[in-house]
Amino acid sequence: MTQSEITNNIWDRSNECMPREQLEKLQLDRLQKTLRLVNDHVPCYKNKFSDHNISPEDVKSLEELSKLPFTTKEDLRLNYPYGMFAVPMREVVRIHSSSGTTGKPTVVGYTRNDLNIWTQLAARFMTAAGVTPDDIVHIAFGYGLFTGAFGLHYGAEEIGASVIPISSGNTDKQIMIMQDYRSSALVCTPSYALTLADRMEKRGIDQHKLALKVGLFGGEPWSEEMRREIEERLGIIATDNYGLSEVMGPGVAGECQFKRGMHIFEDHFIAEIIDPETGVVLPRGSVGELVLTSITKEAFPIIRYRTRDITQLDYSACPCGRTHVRMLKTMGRSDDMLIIKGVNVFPTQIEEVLFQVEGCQPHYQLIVERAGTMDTLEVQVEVNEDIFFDEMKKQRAFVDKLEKRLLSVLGVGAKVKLVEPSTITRHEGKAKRVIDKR
Ligand code: DLL
Repeated sequence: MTQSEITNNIWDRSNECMPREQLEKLQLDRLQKTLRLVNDHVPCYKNKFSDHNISPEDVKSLEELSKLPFTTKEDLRLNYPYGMFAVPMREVVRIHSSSGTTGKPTVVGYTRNDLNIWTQLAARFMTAAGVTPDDIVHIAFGYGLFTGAFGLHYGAEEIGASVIPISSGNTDKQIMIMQDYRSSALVCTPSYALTLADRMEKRGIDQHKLALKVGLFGGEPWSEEMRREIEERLGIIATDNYGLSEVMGPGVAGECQFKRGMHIFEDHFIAEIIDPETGVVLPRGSVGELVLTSITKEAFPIIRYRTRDITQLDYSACPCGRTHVRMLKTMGRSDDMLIIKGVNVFPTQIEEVLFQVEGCQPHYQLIVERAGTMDTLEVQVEVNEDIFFDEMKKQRAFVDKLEKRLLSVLGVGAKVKLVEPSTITRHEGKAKRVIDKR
C-alpha cells in the first residue's frame, strides 16, 4: 500500500462527508440499536426509561431523542464501578477512568470493537489535523487511566506515524527527545505546550530549529489567543481536539486544517445543545451545554450525557468537505463557571484579555474569595521581568490597564496582581486555573 492510500483510508470520506440526510438515517438506526442494548443490559437505563414512561421503540426520529432522560456524572457515581457496562466483563478488554480529582473516579470500559472504533476516530482527527505516516508523534500525555495518551497513541500508529510514548513529566528530557528524535507532531495539553516553550526559551533553544510542525492539543479549554501564542512560540500549527472519558476519550471531535471548530464525529455520536438551567434543547446555533449520545459503543454506551461543556454548534459547510457539525471552542465547563457578584465569568474570557496585553505571560490563576457577603476575584498573572521590576508608577498603570479591560469584557471588577515569572504552579497535564476559597 502506498502512503497516500494509507492516508486516504484514514480520511474515511464516505462517512465523514456523508450527505446530512443519509447521516441522520444512519444515526437513527444506530441510536435505536443502542437504546435497545442499554434497555436490555443496563438496569440504570431501564429504570430511568420506565420512570419516564418511555421505551426505546418510542424514539422514532432523532428529534424524539429529547424525550429521553439525561445521564449525569451522578448516575455514573451511583453505579460505580461497573454498573453502567452493557456487556459482561469477559468482553471488556480495557478500562479507563475520568481525570476528576475529587471523589471516586468514573470507570469506563471498552470491548475490542470499541477499541477499534476509538483507534479509527483518533486516526481520523489526527489525519484531519495533518498527521501523516511521515510524522514522528511525541505523546506527552500521561499514560495510565487517563484516556489522552492511549487514545492518540493508537490513532497515530493506525496512521502509520512513528510514535514516541514519552508520557508526561520531565520537561528537560522531553526537549532532549524532541531535538534528538526529531519529533514532528506534539501531543499534550495546550498549557503544557506553553510550559515546553517557556523552558526552551529559558535554555536558549531555538524552537524553530526543531522538527515540530503540528500540535494536537486537547483535554482542557483554551482560547484563540492561546493558540496564536503557541503557534508563534513553537513555530507550529496548533489544532484542537475534544473528548471525554465518559463518551470515549479523545476522538469525539477534532479540527481539520481550516480550524473553524471541531468536527463532531456524528456517525458515532449525536450532539445536542441544551439550556443548562432548564434542560430544554436549544435551537441550532445557540450557546449552551453540549449533550452527547454514543451510537456505536458496546461496553459503555451513554445516552444524553450532560458534558457540562459550554459551546455552540456550527452546521455551515466546511471548506474541507466534511459534513459533520463543528463545535466551537468551549468557553469552559459550566461547573468551572464562576459566579462573581451574580455575573457569570469563564476563565477563558480572562485568558483572552491577558493574552492580548503585551508583557503578560501566559500563566495565570484566579483566586475567588468572599469578604462578608461580597465575592472578590483576584487575577494573578505572571509578567515579564522588566515589568515586574519596573518603577511603581509604570506598574500601577499596567495594572490599571488590565483591570479596565477585564471590567469591560467581564462586566464585573477583578483585582489584578502581577507576579514574577515562574511563580504560578505548572501542571504536566491539565492546568488548574481557579482556586475558589468561598
Ligand atoms: O480530557 C479526553 C481528552 C484527552 C480529550 C486528550 C482530548 C485530548 P477527561 O479527562 O474525561 O477526558 O476530561 C473531559 O475535559 O468534558 C472538557 O471539559 C475538557 N476537554 C477535553 N478536551 C477539550 C478541549 C479528556 N479540546 C473534559 N477543549 C471535557 C476544551 C476540553 N475542553
